[in-house]
Amino acid sequence: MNPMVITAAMVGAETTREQTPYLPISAEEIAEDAAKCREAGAAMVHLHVRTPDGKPSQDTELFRAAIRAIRAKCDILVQVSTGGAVGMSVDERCGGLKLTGADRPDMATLTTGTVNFGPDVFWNPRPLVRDIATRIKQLGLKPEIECFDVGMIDEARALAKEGFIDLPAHFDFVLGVGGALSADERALDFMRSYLPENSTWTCAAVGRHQLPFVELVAERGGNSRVGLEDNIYLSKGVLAKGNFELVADAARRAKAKGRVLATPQQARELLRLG
Ligand code: KMH
Ligand code: ZN
Repeated sequence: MNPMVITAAMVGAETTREQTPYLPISAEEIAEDAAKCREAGAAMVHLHVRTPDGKPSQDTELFRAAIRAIRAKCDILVQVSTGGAVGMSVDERCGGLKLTGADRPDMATLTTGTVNFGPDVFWNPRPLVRDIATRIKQLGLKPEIECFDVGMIDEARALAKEGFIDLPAHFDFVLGVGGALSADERALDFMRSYLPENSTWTCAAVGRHQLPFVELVAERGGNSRVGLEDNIYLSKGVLAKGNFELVADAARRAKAKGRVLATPQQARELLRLG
């Protein structure tokens, strides 16, 4: 099996400091935790940013500061979110895609459909998806296709036919969001069986499913996403003291299943980032 790429979804848009004091917010906090995640076995971070008071943001300059701080400390790959928080405009969501040159991210997310998101709606109508896909392509990046439900894989096929993305691609199955596809082993197996040929995949299971799913994913040869965006607990009632603790636990579980962990360079090759 290929080395496993562990991605740390470090910040997100929904987790709050009230829920966990260990959520990194400033560029320095994010970079410090990212370097520890790299040491613990992560090859990539999935990045959202926050204003100093903790509000979700997709501001270009906040992304720039976080990316610079991360890269000053370690070689971990940086994938910027284009999902942002529910209710943001497309221009707001694409703040991280304005970074060029040395500040350019390594990858960006692309959610390919609208989905219920707890009590809210994560709004991704087809023209908006094509707009974001075009911006990702213009920056010379590969998308991570975020699939919260099965039809989002079909939409990736449609996007490829229309020339917005290339196949094979890299997919992320986000399982367990309220109102969307569950973190269920059968869902995982269907999603991976349904991918376009030669595609690669990561699974991000939400909440209490996050860490146990690393083992299912490891057995199936996939890649794992863990982190405070999706889960704040290391075990029942025990807060993770940073993203690095979740990465360390994921690394331990993956290794126990016989997987080795990808370095950022290996991840770049495995995910065909160029
Ligand atoms: N915060 C969610 C509404 C992404 O990062 O691309 C969307 C999200 C997906 O987190
Ligand atoms: Zn995200």
